[in-house]
Amino acid sequence: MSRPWAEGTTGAFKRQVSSFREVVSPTHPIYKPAKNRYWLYVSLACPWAHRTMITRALKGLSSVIGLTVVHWHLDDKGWRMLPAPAEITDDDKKNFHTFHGGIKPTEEDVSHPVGDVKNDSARLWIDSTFDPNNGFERLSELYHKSQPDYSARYTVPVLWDTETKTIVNNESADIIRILNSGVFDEVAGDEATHLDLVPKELEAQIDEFNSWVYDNINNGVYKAGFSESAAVYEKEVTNIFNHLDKVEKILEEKYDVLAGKHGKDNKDKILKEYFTIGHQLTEADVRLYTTIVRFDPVYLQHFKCNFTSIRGGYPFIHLWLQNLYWNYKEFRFTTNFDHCKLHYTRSHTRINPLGITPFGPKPAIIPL
Ligand SMILES: N[C@@H](CCC(=O)N[C@@H](CS)C(=O)NCC(=O)O)C(=O)O
Repeated sequence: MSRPWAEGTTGAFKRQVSSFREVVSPTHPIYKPAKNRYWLYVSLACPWAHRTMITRALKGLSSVIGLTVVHWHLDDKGWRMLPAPAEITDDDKKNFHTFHGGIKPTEEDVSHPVGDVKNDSARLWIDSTFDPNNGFERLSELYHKSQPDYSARYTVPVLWDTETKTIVNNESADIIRILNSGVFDEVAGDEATHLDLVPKELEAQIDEFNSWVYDNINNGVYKAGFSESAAVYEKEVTNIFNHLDKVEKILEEKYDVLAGKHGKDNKDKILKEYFTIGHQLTEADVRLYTTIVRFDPVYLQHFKCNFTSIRGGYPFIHLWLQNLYWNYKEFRFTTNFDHCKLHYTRSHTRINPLGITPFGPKPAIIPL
């Protein structure tokens, strides 16, 4: 496939700026909150799209905003989806509102012993769902329907308005703020959790944390992995691990405070408050998680981020990751290691020309 980054002369990766930046709000002239009006198009492999899936689940919006999962393979024409069936069944409709949008639960995927797969083409995973709104088979069609002369990359996530048939927003940082804002709570009724991932009193801290985590960790792994010279790679990979050290220190200090508060043997109570900012789950955890959960299975080898692994070198980050994955179904059920591993290792043909997907690590995530 073509290079998924803006080309420069320095061999450095530059992420494209998102083009659609509207919001959903009762005061917006067009995009007002409603049930079943908006739709998310995501990739289970993509850390940016993953944020939106977790937030949607945490807010209790699975019955309000539908979900289409694109195929894990990204080719020259971008993301694709399965052909839509001529008739949409009730089962299909129910599936749209699962965390996975119809993809079989990830627990089954990750629990199959990878070594038992007889050959590489044995399909123990499901690859994609379809677009019930338009029957499109390419994500690019959503972009061109919204803006016929669109000429940038066709990225996930996409928040789509089924009424006006336009993209509302394609920037995950915005989309998770829209979902968190509470605009859908009324139409979600009893399913709304009213969880606030960006409480006012923590907002400044969350923003500050997000900004360096974005540049140095979330996007840092791409900058290392897509670098086109050893010098750029070495600088970027060193930078990532310096910032993982910083996160490790924050979490170690947090753990010590909580051990002091609850007693060091009271792990259950400690874990209930063991988050990056404050003593509650926030957007900062959601945004960091989608990179950390991919770290050992993907970035460590595929993007050459290999000073050490999370499980081997960062005990406090590892515990934080295990806590989110194993104790919160919104994190676990939206994490699909097969899609993650297959996407990166078979789409980035410049990095991995033979498309061989490494079997390990086993397990993809260690039980708590
Ligand atoms: N700023 C965007 C970035 C999204 C993004 O880069 N998505 C990648 C997948 S990880 C994508 O869809 N790439 C498709 C392509 O480059 O063709 C966001 O956070 O929403």
